[in-house]
Amino acid sequence: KGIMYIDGQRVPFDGEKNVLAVIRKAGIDMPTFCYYSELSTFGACRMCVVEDEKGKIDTSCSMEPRDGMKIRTNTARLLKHRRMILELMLASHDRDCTTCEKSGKCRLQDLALQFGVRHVRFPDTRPAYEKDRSSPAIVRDPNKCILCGDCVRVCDEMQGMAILNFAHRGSDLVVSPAFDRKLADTSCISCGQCAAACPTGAITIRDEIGKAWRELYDPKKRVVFQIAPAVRVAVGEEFGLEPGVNALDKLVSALKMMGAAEVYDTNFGADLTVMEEAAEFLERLKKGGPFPMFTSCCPAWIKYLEKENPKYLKHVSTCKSPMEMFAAVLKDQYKAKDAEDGRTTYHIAIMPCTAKKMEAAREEFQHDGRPDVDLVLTTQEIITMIKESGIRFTELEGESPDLPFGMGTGAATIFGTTGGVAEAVARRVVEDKSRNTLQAIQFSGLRGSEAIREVSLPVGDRILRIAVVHGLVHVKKLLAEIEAGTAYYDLVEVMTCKTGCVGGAGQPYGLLPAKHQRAEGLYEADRTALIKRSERNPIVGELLAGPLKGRTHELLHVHY
Ligand code: HC1
Ligand code: SF4
Repeated sequence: KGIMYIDGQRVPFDGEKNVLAVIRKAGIDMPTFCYYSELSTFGACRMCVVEDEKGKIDTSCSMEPRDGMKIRTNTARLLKHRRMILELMLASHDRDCTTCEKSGKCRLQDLALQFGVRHVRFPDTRPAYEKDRSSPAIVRDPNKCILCGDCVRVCDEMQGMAILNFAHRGSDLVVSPAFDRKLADTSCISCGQCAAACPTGAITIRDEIGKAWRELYDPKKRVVFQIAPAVRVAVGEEFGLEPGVNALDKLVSALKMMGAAEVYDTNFGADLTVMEEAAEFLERLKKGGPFPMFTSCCPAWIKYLEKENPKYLKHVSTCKSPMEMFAAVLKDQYKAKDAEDGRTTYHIAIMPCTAKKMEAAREEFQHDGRPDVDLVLTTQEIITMIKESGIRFTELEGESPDLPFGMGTGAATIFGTTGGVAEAVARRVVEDKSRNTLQAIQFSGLRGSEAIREVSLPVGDRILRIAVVHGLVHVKKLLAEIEAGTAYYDLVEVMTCKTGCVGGAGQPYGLLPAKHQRAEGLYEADRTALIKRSERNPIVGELLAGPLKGRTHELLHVHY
C-alpha cells in the first residue's frame, strides 16, 4: 500500500502484484507480449520497460511497487527500446500478415503499427518450420512464434498438461511439444487455451469457415444449427455489446440470413442430458456406485482421462454431451424429412469450445459413415462469418430459435458456466421442488469462482456430497485427493477450462472479468426463463415418452 509517481502522476496502489498492474490502473496502456495476469510472471518480452529517476531501465512486470517510487513509462530511450524489440521480433517472424489467421487481431501487428515500425533492418536467420495441422482443434505455425511463452505457461499452469515447452537453443529456440512431436502424437486434449493466449498467429484455432459456406450454398443440403449455452453471452462482444448480453435472438436472425434452414438451441440437448444424468445418478445411488459420478459433457476432460488417467473412465456418466445428444436426436428425427425432399441434413454446432471439434470427429458419434455433428464452428468463427456477410449484428431484429428443438429451460442455460451442470442436476434430483428449495440450491455454494467448490445437499434421507471443479490443473488436484482417500464425493462436475464454457477457447478473447460477466448473463437468462427445471421442458417429456422410448441407450448414451 502506498503512493507511486508515474509520469509525474500521483498513483495510489494497494495490493497490485507488480508495477505493471499499477501503471495499467493509472490508465496507461503499457504494451506486453508475455504478461498474462492469470499466470506467473515471465519477464521475457521486455516491452513493459520503465525508467527510474536515475535512468535505470527495468521491466515493470517484475518490479514490486514501493511507496514513493518514481518512474517514467514513455521516455525517448524507452520508445527506442520498444521499437528495437518489435523490429527484432518482426525480423524473425513470417510476415505474411494479410493472409494470416490472426490478421487484425495480432498483438505484434497492432504494436508494430502503434510504434510506427515501418521497415525491418535485420535479415531473418531462423530456419523455416513446418506447420503442425495434426490436431483436430488447433494449428501450430512456429514461423509466427515470438517466444513469449504464454502458451507454455497456460498449458502447464492452468491445464496442468505441459504439452508445450521451449526446445533447442540460440537462434534455433522454438516452442514445441517434446521431441518435436506433432500435437496429435501427444496427450494434448484440444482445449485450445494455448491458442486463446497466443498473441500472434503461431497457435490458432482450426478454421472451418470455408466448409460451412460451401454447405450453406449447396441447394441439396439442409443446414441446421444448434447454438451452445455460452455462445449467446459472448457473440455480441465483437460487435460492441458488453460481455454477458444475451444475443441469442440476434444470432438466430443472422444465421437465417446466412442461409440456415433451421436454428435450434443446444439447451434442448442439455435438458435431455439433465434427465438422463439424474436418472443414472439415482440408479447409482440405489446400486451403490461407482462414486463419484463425473459429468461427461466436457470433451477435453474425457480426452484427459483417456490419455492419462483411464481408471476413472468407469466413473464418468454414460450420458453423451448435450451437443451429441442433440445431434443424435436431430439426425434420427430428420431421416424421414431427408427421404421426403431429397435434401441431406447437414448439422453445424456453434460452440465456445475448440475440443468440441475433436468430440464431433470421434468414432462413437459417427453413424452410417457420417458424424452426427457434421461441423463445429467456434463463436469466433461464426463472428467472422457474420462480418463476412456484412450483417450489422447489433441492428438485427431478434428471432427466437425454431421449434421444437429451440426450446430449453433455465437449468440448461446455466450449463455454460462452472457449477451449472451440477445445479441443473440438483434441481432434478431433489424431491421438494418448491421455490425455496431452488433458491437453497442456488445459494448452496455450487455457484462461484473458486477452483474447487464442495457442497452438501440433502436428498431424501441422504446428504449428497457434490464437488464442482474448473481448470484442469485443479481437477488433477481433486483426483489426487479422491485417490488418497482424503476427499469423498457422490457427484463431481468437471470443466477443463477456467470458468467453464463461458471461458472456452473458441470465445472472443477476454480476461477473467469478461468471463464472469458472461456467467452472470447466463444466470440472468435463467432468472427470467419461464421454465427453470429440465423435467418441465414439454418437448423433452414428449420425446422421452414417445419416439425415444426404449431407444435412449442407443441415442443418448456412450461408453468411453
Ligand atoms: Fe458447453 Fe455443454 S455447457 S459443454 O460447456 O454441456 O462447449 O456452452 O454446449 O455439449 O449444453 C460447450 C457450453 C455446451 C455441451 C451444453
Ligand atoms: Fe495444452 Fe490445451 Fe494447447 Fe493442447 S490445446 S497444447 S492441452 S493448452
